[in-house]
Amino acid sequence: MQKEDVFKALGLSPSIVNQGPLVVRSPIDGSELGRVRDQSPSDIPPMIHKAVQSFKDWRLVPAPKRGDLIRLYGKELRAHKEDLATLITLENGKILEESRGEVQEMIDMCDFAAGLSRQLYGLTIASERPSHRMMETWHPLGPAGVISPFNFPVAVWCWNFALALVCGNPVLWKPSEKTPLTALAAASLFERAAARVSYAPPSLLQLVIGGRDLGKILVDSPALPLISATGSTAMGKAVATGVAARLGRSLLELSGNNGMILTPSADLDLAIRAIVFSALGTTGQRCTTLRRLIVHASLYNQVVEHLKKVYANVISGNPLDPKTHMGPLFERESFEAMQQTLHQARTEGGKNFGGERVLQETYPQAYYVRPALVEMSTQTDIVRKETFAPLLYVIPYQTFEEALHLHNDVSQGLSSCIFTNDIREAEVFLSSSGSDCGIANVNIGPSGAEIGGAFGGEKDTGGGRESGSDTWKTYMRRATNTINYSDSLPLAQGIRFEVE
Ligand code: UN1
Repeated sequence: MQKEDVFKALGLSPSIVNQGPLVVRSPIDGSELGRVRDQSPSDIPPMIHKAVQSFKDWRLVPAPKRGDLIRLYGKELRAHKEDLATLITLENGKILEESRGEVQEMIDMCDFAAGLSRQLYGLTIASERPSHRMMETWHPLGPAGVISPFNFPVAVWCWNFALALVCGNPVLWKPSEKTPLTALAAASLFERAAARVSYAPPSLLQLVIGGRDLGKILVDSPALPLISATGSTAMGKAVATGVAARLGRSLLELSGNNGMILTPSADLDLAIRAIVFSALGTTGQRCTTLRRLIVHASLYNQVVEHLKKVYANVISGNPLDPKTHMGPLFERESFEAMQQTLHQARTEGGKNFGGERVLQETYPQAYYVRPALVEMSTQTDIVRKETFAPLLYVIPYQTFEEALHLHNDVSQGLSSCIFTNDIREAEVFLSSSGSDCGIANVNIGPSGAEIGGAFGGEKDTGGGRESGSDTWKTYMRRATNTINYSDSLPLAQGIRFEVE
């Protein structure tokens, strides 16, 4: 498929993709994909004002009708799954199969949110007073700011957008300034859906394209009660403190340093498949990527040898080619960070296999690598750092307690897993004294979560939860209502208070 055909199918006219100062390059070969307009700081306050106006109308639309708009958005995504997936691959560099998965994640999220729009339930609560009734009502919160990363340029936004919208909140979306085309396409498909209903006010979705300075304006605006941000821990800390200073609500999904404990009773075939997908899928650039493999000493040599064999068969190359397993790293900085990390790991006693640059002659402006394995005898400082690259540390353990300790002894807490057929180990891993992460799995890898569960993690991962389960509550304001249908006025706690 030609890039021009994809642009056209997704509503990206030449006036959108060829007319700005922001140059967008493809990680596949470094070629220019487009030039888009970015906003200046003075553009943002009027956009926030529009979102506030939009909110005034949208919060009055019954939630199931809001859900119907999201259902229609899902329909547009279904119709354009291949186009949008192709654009993700062109702009982000992940293999087409994974880009399709990303669009499917959006579609699933739309289905979920549409169903949820009829289930924004509150509780009824027994009142201590006679002839009184208590209940909780969930109201729309207000316009939400969503700051999303390059690595999942549309799915992570869609988790937020689909929920925010059915909950009654317009969204100001600041995508990564490095993946604006995919964002423009996702927004243009939404405009098509919105044009099919009569009740969608303007400015339900507005795109803020540009750098951190624009994100900061969203973070500091009291008109945006919620800021959801996905990215590095450093970015998350800046967002959290900015939002906290105005007592706003932030939802953070930050770094991960995800581990797998591989135990003697594990089904090794399953484990190897899970390791390979989760360590080098998306070229190691998922928050949920497997970065630490903690292996029982009795299996260690066998597992390392097996992995080396499989790693040697991994095809790094053009992500549009269906045979490719691993596309390029996103940009030069990603490559440099990977090389520096490998160097540091060797200084700290690591032994590495792979990790070198390949295809340099075919693609001098792009950064293709071999996936790397790094054997470490202990968990050193570098292992505690998240490097966004296909780089897997392998660390041996002797006792299960030691494995758990190593597993939790990092500052991040996003995703985790254990491979075991021992029910005690599995249950301990999932228990309060087991994995300290927001996601803990048994006999599957740490990446590739379904949208139905709450997604996010603890510690340096930021504590937020996105997508499924009851995370919709983050996008709403809870009101506690007490209704007196008696002809007296009893006070709570039995207080008597009479003024003659
Ligand atoms: C991310 O990398 O920020 O669980 C999101 C997964 C995907 C989402 C990853 N569903 O790997």
